[in-house]
Amino acid sequence: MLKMLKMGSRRVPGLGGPPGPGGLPVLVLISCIVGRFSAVALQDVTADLFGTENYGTVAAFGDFNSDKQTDLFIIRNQSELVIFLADVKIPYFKPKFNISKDYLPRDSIITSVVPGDYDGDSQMDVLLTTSPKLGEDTTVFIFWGNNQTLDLGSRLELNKTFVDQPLVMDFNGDMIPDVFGILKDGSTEVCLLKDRLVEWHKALSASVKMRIPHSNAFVDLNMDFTAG
Ligand SMILES: [Ca+2]
Ligand SMILES: [Ca+2]
Ligand SMILES: [Ca+2]
Repeated sequence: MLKMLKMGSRRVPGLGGPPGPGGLPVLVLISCIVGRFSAVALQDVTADLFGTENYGTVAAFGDFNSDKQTDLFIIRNQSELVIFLADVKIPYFKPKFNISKDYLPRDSIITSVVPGDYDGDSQMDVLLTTSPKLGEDTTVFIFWGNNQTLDLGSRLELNKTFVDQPLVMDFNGDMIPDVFGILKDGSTEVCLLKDRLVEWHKALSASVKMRIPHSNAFVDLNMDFTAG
């Protein structure tokens, strides 16, 4: 069950009123003034946001339809992805697109979602990772965005699997996200995406044993504006 809360502030009766006859100690006076503005409360806005569709796990955020409103990517039953588009009317997020389990390997679970433009056509695509229910291999799929919807018929499946969650980063600085991870033999490779085709390269020259779960990150160490 989804639950969304927001912080709200309200004035608390009895706080922040004028000091009584004879004045108040400074500390009490400050407390009264601060108290007037700092009283906050969590408000449950789940129904306003999702209506009756309030179940699943929020996996990612992104403006899928390029309307400058952030949309939500929600995993349901570990096997289905639903994209909720932001709307100006209640409920403010409405389910519009989904990748059902029929489009994914049988008996697999979705382990991660990374929205991004993986072919550089300015339309948001969706990268999913899946694992077998009883296994550890991580398979990567990319579903291509097409005219503000998803082209479910032409997904890309990377032809190598990872032993852990991959890291999405722009390895070669061409503004297209790439996929970095550890293969079964322990090697680290990066999958470059060019024109929706995959190109594998050794990522690290030195042999290193990566931790699982990973603690990968990227930083531009030599100031060439490229992650390394
Ligand atoms: Ca949007
Ligand atoms: Ca795209
Ligand atoms: Ca790239």
